[in-house]
Amino acid sequence: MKFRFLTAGESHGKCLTAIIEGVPAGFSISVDRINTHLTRRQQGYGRGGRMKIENDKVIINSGVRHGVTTGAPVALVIENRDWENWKVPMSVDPVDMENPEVRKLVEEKKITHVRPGHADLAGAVKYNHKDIRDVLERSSARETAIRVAVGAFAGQILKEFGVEIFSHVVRIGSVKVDRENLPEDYSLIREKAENSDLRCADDETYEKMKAVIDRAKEEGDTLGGIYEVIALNLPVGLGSFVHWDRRLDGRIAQVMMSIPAIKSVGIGAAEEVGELPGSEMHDEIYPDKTGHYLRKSNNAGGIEGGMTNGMPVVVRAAMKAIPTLKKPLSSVDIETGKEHIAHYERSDVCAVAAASVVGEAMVAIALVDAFLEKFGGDSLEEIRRNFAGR
Ligand code: EPS
Repeated sequence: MKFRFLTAGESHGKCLTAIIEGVPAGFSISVDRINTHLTRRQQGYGRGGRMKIENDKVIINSGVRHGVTTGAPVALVIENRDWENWKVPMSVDPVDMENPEVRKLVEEKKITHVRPGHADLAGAVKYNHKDIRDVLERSSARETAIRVAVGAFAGQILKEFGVEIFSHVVRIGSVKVDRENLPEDYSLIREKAENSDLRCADDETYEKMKAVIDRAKEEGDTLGGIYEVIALNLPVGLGSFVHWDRRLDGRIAQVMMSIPAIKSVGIGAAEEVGELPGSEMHDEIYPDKTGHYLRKSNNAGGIEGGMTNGMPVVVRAAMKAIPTLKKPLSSVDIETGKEHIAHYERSDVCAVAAASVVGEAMVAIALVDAFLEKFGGDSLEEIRRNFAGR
């Protein structure tokens, strides 16, 4: 059974919704743990006004009974608090445009000045929209909130088998973490990242990152960056080399690239693989005392031949700077066809820390799918038997 999901919902609509299919029966699900991840996504130095309004909490509407999955599709909802302020401009029912008050509320929210870097222009052309609001509402990164809820669900399934997933930010704008400054122990990187509002595991770099965000804010600009998602304790052999679409690295790249603003994804040494000679690139193998095969390095990022090799899976993602700028870029008005500066409502200056939580969720989704493909069954007991027999 494939673990798959769809989402629906607009940024300022009533709610975000997801339906997950392929969840086996018998897994305990903690709503609190899902909510913890939703809160983590809302954090981050440099985030904007919307996060002060929202207090994301998941509602599980089906597929779980008495805290345990039943095997039925799971339906999740996150309500948008901001909906209170958008009931008329985002009304599902037709509105009375003859009423001057209603007309004002709707027209105030109409957008025709497209933002370079956003879905605005291509979306308006593609769907024949005259009001960019009809594009922006669905293309907004607000949708990633419900993906985090789905990912937290996937994470709880994987955790039953000891898999741990975390992330940390390694670059904001021009400031990057020096690898030499990072602790060797993954649990320390994780702990430091969890205690940092930029999810940065290096204190010295953290201060510099904050300073560049402050500067960008003063200048009405925005910043992107790079983060790493790391998955520990994965069994050997998730994914396969036998077909192009079963390769795990390709599947991870696809889910990561589906996150708004992600423009580059790499595994392990990522873009550096082009520089390393074979003698430095490949992770030499040696047997430990118990006969397990270990590696001297992890440039492959835990994936060889499209399969997990038992080392931590390390995924890097680069996020471009947010396209809604307080000091707007030059653009056009699609109503008049004339030059006009881009739209600005409110936005984040930097959301790389939040995006890294979304990255964890998407990696969990790709991994649980590959895990269930290999060890899957209809119930936890059946999967446990398959896993024990590996
Ligand atoms: C977001 C909610 C949005 C933005 C942001 C992400 O809320 P609003 O548009 O009401 O401010 O803050 O989305 C973008 C920056 C974007 O470009 O789509 C969220 O919940 O993360």
